[in-house]
Amino acid sequence: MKKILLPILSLTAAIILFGMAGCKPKNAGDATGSDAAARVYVPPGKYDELYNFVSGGFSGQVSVYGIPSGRLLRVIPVFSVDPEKGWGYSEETKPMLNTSHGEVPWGDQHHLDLSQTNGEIDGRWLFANENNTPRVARIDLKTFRTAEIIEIPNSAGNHSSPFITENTEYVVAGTRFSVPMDNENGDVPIDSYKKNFKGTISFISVAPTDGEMKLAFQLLLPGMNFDLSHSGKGPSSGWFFFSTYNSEQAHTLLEVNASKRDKDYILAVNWKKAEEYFKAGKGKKVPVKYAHNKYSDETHSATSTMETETTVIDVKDFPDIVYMIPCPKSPHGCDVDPSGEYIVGSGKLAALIPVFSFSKIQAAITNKTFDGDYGGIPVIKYEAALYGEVKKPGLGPLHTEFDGKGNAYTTFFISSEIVKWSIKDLKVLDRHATYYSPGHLMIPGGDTKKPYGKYLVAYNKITKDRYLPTGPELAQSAQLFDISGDKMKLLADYPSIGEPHYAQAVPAELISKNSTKIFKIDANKHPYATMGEKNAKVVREGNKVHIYMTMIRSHFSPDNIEGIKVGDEVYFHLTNLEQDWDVPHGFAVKGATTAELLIMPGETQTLKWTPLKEGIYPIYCTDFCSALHQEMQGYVRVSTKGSTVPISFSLGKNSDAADSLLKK
Ligand code: K7E
Ligand code: CUA
Repeated sequence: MKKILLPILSLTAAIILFGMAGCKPKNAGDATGSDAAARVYVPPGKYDELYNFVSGGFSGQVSVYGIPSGRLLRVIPVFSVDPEKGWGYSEETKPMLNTSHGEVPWGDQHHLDLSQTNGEIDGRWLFANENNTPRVARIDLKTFRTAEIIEIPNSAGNHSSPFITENTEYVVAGTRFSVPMDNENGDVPIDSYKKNFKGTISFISVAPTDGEMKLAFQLLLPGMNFDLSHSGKGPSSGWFFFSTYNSEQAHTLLEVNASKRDKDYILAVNWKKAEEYFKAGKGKKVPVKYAHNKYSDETHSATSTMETETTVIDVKDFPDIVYMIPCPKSPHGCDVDPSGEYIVGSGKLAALIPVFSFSKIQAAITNKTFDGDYGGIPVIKYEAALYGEVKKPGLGPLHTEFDGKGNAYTTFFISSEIVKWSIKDLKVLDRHATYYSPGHLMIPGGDTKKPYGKYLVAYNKITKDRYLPTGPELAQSAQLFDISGDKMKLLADYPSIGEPHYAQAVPAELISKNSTKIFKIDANKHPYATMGEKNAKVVREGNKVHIYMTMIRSHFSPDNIEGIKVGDEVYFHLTNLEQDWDVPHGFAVKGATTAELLIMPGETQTLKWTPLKEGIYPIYCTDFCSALHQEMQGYVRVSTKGSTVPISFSLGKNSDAADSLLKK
């Protein structure tokens, strides 16, 4: 016992000592290739080669960069409110953040996966996970907006998510924390973990036409931590692989108590088999509560529905769905190579990288080359599943991606480097320092059948001394490498938003060709849309006042409103009548406790406002839309509660005094 424990403790000590600071590589300053500047220079007016979607971690957002320039193109609110876009503040978008716990305007967003067809990126949707209040989102890449969010019941810390199958049949969501199931009494002692805490992996189906998600079934598993995953492809189609840790089933001081065993497991899931059982009605229906939120580009509004049931398949009762493969020391990344034959497990505390063979795993299952079981799940003998080990690759392996040319690239958090190795002979071919302590790395299409093996981006946790200081918090960084040759070349680094974890990238054409430019005003089905200036009006319904307002360069209609009273609930329903690309109008009213709104051409959005005091309240456009943008403004008069001022509204009706001034 002592013998095993000692190296672990010293490695843990190494993490504590070097982990936060990162081992600072030598020659940090002059590490770029000589032609680096030319390789990342995108001349003014020219487009980037690729879109890069980067998770925001604790920002809850997704950011979009151009590669190779590293220019930030857009920030997409996903599990977050965003005052810049009015996301989560407009009445239409609020339901997107609804959950069974009420409105949750923040989330911890780690992983992204682009939709695939036949194992290749198809450019339709981007899926994103949320850890804290388990959710999966689908982003529509026509509009670069969050189109759908589904909450995951029976789950806590949705980390091994949202990884997709080769034809986007399913997006998976594996729980990080094991917890008592939602329909059971959760009011149990924490030290009853072994008895009461369970893990789940959820399979969410994705409709091939419109991408709509549906929680299909959940696999019930022994209590432990599920970390990361990737689906099989090619020969391993129909399988999914999950890294797990805490097979010790510890519930306290995990840094020690979950690092005791020499090996944890990679879980091999035959999802085709599970699907068969599900379709044959073998699962158990259990009551749960979870939100399912959808945004419609027709009504320009979101709806939130509370779902009440899920199907659970207990893997104990179906022994041919899952198998455990021992994997050294708390594996983190679980990555499948483009051929679908090799599965790489990255043990955070391991001094080697094991590579498993799918065909050997199949043979071991057929021949029952097992080494007992874990919670009723057969454990395949390590050697029987192993293709080989990469020896002495570095310290603290986390994640691996592939270039499609037979090479794998692994990040090493502790030794702060990327290591390139050959899948065939498991030899280290090259290593390059990163600045510092990379988490994920990304090769465009690097987790698909067809990687675009030209660039690699490392997402670094620590940037001490890399950028101008900005107070106690420093930006994290992305570092772009050229991997087209034998040796990796560092081209550029640029700060990133939030804490990037996983990322995806795709040749620009695949997405840009379908990008939405405007919403057709004739197709606007918003119940409060105003079709044309002539239809603008103000309607009182009790203490609710609905303002049907239009916007076009450069005025609101109406722009003078009277008859609003203290205590009213005022709804500004703003319709942007423009039908030109890139002509949004903004809207703000003094004292509103929400955000501004940014309304796209052809769209309607609503701002709710409850004035607390009588007076004159200016409104104005917040987006510089024309030369006379600054003239795009108006006034709202708010009267006392008992006032008899009637509702009135107008546009272009000046006072006599002002008009006579004009005539002079
Ligand atoms: Cu390694 Cu959450 Cu994918 Cu971060 S996780 S690095
Ligand atoms: Cu409309 Cu500025």
